Parts: sequence; structure tokens; C-alpha cells
Amino acid sequence: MKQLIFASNNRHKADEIRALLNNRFDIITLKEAGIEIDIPEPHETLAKNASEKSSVIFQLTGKDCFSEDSGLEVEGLNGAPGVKSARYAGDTSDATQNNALLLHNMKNISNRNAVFKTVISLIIDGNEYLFEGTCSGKIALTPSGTGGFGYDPLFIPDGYDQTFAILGLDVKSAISHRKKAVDQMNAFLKTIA
Ligand code: ITT
Repeated sequence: MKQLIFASNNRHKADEIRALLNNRFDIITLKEAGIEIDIPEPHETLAKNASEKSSVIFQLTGKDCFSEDSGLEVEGLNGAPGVKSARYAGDTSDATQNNALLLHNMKNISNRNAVFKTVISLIIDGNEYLFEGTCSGKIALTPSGTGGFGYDPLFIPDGYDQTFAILGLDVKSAISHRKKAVDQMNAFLKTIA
């Protein structure tokens, strides 16, 4: 089975991606690879940050690997939190603080349209390939649900009236930004397998 290092410290992402790839690949997290590193994400685009993460790990290991950078873009906030989604309420902020700040900043904003975006950077034999996925929806008025991670308690995907955190992994795995990006990566990997 082909082994791929997933250049991420987010275990929720790893769980979702393993489920999406249906165990077709042996996905090794940084922790499992014994790599303790907090890779900087200094860039202004998801693609550049994703590239940074995978290339740092490729330089360190010389092995096939991939990373992903994701973010939530809210129309009424001119695309914020966007590339800063993980650190919206500050460098050490957690999801509860980020969600609280998002709701606070949207108090007087009626346009609640938002889009989740994922960019995957895959490095195979030293060559990089990028894959993108998006998922449109709306920001709820209050958080609800316990599933998922990050902004899932606030994000209601189009076609549904509950948040990803209530809908759960089955629905999220069928329609999410990550699912769309992983499907593209999977299709590409099949062509070179
Ligand atoms: P790595 O960089 O180690 O992969 P991270 O959590 O820092 O992990 P990102 O830099 O890509 O990941 O930040 C993405 C943030 O966007 C993440 O922390 C969540 O707050 C949010 N996010 C991304 N995908 C999400 C999803 O599917 N559901 C809810 N929130 C999500």
C-alpha cells in the first residue's frame, strides 16, 4: 500500500482524510512519523501555505507527502477569516474563541453567505501537484452540534438547515470542501499508481 505522510498537526483533518481515501493509502501523520514541528503559515493564500507545509516535510524526509490548508471565507466580512481561520481570535486561539469572534463580528451583518475552501499540496517524487475544493453555505446565528471541528458548529452547508457539527461525518464526507479536494487527489493518484 502506498505510504503518504500527511504534513499536518490537525487530527480531525487526518481522520476525515483517512475516511475519504477509504484506506486506499497508508496515511502517516507527523506525530506517527515522529516529526514534531509547527510549520509556519506566513503566506496570504491557502495554496502558498499548503505548499510551504508539504515542502518543509519533503525537505525533511525526502518522502512522498501532502498537506492541506483550509479556511472559511465569509462574504459579509470581505472574505475573513480566510487564510487566518485557525488564528482568527489570536495566535493561541481555540475554536470556541474563533467562533465567538466570528459571531461577534457578524452581529450587524445580514449577508451570512460563506464558503469553506481547501487546497491540497501533494508532493510525489519531488514534484508538486495542487488540488482545490470548496463548499458553500451560511453562518448560523448561534453555534450548535458537537461533531467535527473548527467552524463546523456555525456552518450550515447549502441544501441543509443544520450545521456540519450536527449533520456529522457522513454528510460532511459527502459534500465538504475537503471531500472535493481529496477526490481530485485520489483520481490523480490512481493515474500514477
Ligand atoms: P495544520 O496546518 O497542521 O494542517 P490547522 O488546524 O492549523 O492544521 P489550517 O492552517 O489549514 O489547519 O487552518 C484551518 C482552520 O480553518 C482550522 O483550524 C479550522 O478552524 C478551520 N477549518 C478548516 N477546515 C474546516 C472544517 O472542515 N470544518 C471546520 N473548520 C475548518
